[in-house]
Amino acid sequence: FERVDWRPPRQRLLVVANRLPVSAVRRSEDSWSLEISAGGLVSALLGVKEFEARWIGWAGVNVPDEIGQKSLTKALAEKRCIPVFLDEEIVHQYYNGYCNNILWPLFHYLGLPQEDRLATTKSFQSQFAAYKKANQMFAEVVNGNYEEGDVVWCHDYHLMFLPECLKRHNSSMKVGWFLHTPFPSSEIHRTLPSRSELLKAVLAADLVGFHTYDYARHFVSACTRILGLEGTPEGVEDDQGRLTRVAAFPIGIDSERFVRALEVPQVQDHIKELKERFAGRKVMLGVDRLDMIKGIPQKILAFEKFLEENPKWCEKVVLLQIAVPTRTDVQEYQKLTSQVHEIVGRINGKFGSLTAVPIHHLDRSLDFHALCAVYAVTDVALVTSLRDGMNLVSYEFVACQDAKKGVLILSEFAGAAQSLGAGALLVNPWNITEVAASIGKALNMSDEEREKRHRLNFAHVTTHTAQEWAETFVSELNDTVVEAQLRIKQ
Ligand code: ADQ
Repeated sequence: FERVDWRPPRQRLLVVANRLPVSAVRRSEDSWSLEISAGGLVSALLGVKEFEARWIGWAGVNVPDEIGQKSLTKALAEKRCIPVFLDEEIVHQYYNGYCNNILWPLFHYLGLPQEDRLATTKSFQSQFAAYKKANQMFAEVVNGNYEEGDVVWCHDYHLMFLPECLKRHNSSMKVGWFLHTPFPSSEIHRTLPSRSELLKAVLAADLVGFHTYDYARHFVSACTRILGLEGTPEGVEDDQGRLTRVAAFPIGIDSERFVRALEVPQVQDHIKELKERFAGRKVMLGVDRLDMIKGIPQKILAFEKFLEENPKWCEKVVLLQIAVPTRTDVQEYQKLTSQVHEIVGRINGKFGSLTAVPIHHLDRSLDFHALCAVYAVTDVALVTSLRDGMNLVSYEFVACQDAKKGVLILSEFAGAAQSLGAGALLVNPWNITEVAASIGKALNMSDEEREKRHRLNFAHVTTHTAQEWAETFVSELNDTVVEAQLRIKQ
């Protein structure tokens, strides 16, 4: 007999997220250049071998004309991406407005914006209407590309209405929804004018996932307190006895990609250069998107306090703060940038010398190889988010530290504190005195203790990977749907 290498066809996975993993730039009327923008979600799903993934999302550009839409759809198809076209007004109201001005701060415990709370109910309502409309537009693209048996995985706070839109159209579709931010305490969620509608829309999914058990618990208690539904150990049950499964699925990173990168000659050269550049100094590192939730001003103020209390360290330590600007058209983010620049300038003026300054602040993103080199030469990483769904920077740092065994100072308000808490020094980022003391502890830590702490974290980061996260979520979604069908038959 001839051996036939037959494998069953892989299940199709439709990943729906606000942004596609590619950025499109228009070169002419019908030609586009596409660049992969590798974020956490992209690298998580690139590693997933079991499913045949397709992406559905907004390409980040306004394409009002038919020629442009057709040519972009064709170009994206080669990357297994399917675009949702949103016009400028929708983007303004849905993305800048409802997503980034209302849900993002609320879910990170920063409350609702003052102006909406006071008077502009009209603007709140129009933003919410645009949010629902945008979610419906995503749903139409999913419906148009769905094939029986596909798994549909909706991502994040931008698409809380999507499960309901999809199930209304086709109740047998397998729909999962995952939140990348924290889900706040029900007392916070209660303040949102559209609190019930959003919860009900998410509950239409078969499986709802969060990074931590706490976020899942907050969601279930919001459903019980606000909607009066019953919370069970499996999830939330509605009046008809239909169960929405709710569980924690902590994300990870593609740790091997980071470990391998450290062997690349270009990265090794860069490591050597950085070591020479900072010889005689301990390197402390912050890598964040420049966002209120990341606690950048608090981190720098804690560093200032440390220098004030430990003047002998002034010439022996440097803080590299690499902050990628995001949402630059939003006033609050512009204010944050100026505030950070002002604090950095003041501290460098106070503690710097003619030849060196204690803080190197960069307002930009680093490419992957440069980022790995910086992680590898760091002695102490400072992740001081005021709130953070998980925080992948802490994982990436640990993955690059097997030679140096540096210390991670980690906010107890980042989801990562639940997984890396045993090896990291946990801090309350609001307590500047405590963070300053932890900096001292980290810089003076014995080799033995650093090694012990690093081992714990490295073992976690290399075993709880992005691939494992995605596969666990999707197989749990498949099982949830099968169990629900069995329940109905009984
Ligand atoms: P983010 O808020 O973007 O993600 P994070 O998890 O830290 O936060 O991921 C940021 C990513 O951007 C990392 O891969 C990091 O390497 C990269 N990055 C950040 N600053 C950079 C810089 N200056 N240069 C180069 N790269 C930089 C959201 C949630 C998180 C959650 C993730 C994934 O807010 O809490 O962990 O989604 O679910």
